[in-house]
Amino acid sequence: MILPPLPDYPLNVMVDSDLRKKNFLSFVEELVENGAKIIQLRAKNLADKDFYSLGKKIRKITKGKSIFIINDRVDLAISLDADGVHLGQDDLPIGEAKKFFPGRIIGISCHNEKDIFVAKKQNVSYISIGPIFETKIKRTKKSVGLELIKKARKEVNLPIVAIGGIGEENIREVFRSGADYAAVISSLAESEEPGKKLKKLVRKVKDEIATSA
Ligand code: TZP
Ligand code: MG
Repeated sequence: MILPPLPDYPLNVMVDSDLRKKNFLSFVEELVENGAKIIQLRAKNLADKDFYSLGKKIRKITKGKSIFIINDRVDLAISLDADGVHLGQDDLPIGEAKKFFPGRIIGISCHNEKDIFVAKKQNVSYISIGPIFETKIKRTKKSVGLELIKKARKEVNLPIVAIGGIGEENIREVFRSGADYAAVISSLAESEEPGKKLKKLVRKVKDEIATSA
């Protein structure tokens, strides 16, 4: 079965309830109002019932406007009627996720060439590669650099989402290296004006695509 693709929008906007404690829902709303077509909810420290109740509210905010992706948790993606799930290397295997969550977006995190090689054979909607740059969010993982995007671009036809330490100062480089999307967390969570920041990031990508064409 061919899995649905991500929308034609360059940012995988990841919202993490640990990083924006105040007015988290208004933050998400502002991003959606400013054109975020992909919202991925990441909540590593919430009890299931709190994850579910937060997810319900974000499902409402995104409905008809943005694709809603759940990080890590296939069970919650199903119960929230999300559009997709993003799986890490230690999460439920892709084959199982497809069984329970058929016909939805499935993305997988890759951290090295072997992960990419395995993902390539599994028919996923996209692969994410990272951390590209150093990031506060995944201190335990060594950054892989732009080289891994370039290598993957030569070997894989699947859409590539670059992730890790991406912001205004380096977003053009990840697209120049062959990424189709960039995932961002802190760059938006730490911004005083996340809607404006989002638009700036998108504009940078458009500039890069226009100059490289
Ligand atoms: N996976 C690889 S890097 C990363 C994840 C979840 C964190 C990305 O966060 P930021 O703040 O955009 O560096
Ligand atoms: Mg994960």
